[in-house]
Amino acid sequence: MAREITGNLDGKGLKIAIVLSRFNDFITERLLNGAMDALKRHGVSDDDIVVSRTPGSFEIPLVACKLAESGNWNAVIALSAIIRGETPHFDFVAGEMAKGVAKASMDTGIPIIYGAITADSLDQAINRAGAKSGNKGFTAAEAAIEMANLLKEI
Ligand code: INI
Repeated sequence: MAREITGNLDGKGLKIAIVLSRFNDFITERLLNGAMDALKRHGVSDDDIVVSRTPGSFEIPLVACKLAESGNWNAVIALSAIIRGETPHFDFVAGEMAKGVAKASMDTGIPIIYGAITADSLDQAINRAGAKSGNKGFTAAEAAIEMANLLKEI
């Protein structure tokens, strides 16, 4: 039978960096709470977590890239909220963040998890930040743990 390489959700000993935007901090601070909850539930120690804030989503890829390049972190979690109602730049900001995070992850070989909420309205964003539709920060943190462990296995 083929051997399967998978990442588990054991966070013990993992070092995790979180970068989040201050723009829409009403939402992003809730994503941070969700991410911290998931990391702690899965055994990541408080001492092994660092949090960094940027002005907006557009600035996240550079900071995520620098954190990943440092070699100090097994994974980086990028959290933000981009709300269509608030700006004609929605597609630009959302697109640049997605592209930038993907490029930084590929360039550094460190998992950088895309934990951005892209929503049409504030209501929709709230629903994905701990209300009706779960918390994107929580699931992003679980993805970070799984990916960090998967890469260790590989
Ligand atoms: N940044 C966000 O994180 N979310 C948004 O919804 C948003 N809007 O609406 O404009 C936003 N803009 C700021 C942008 O990310 C940069 O910080 C800014 O353009 C300075 O470079």
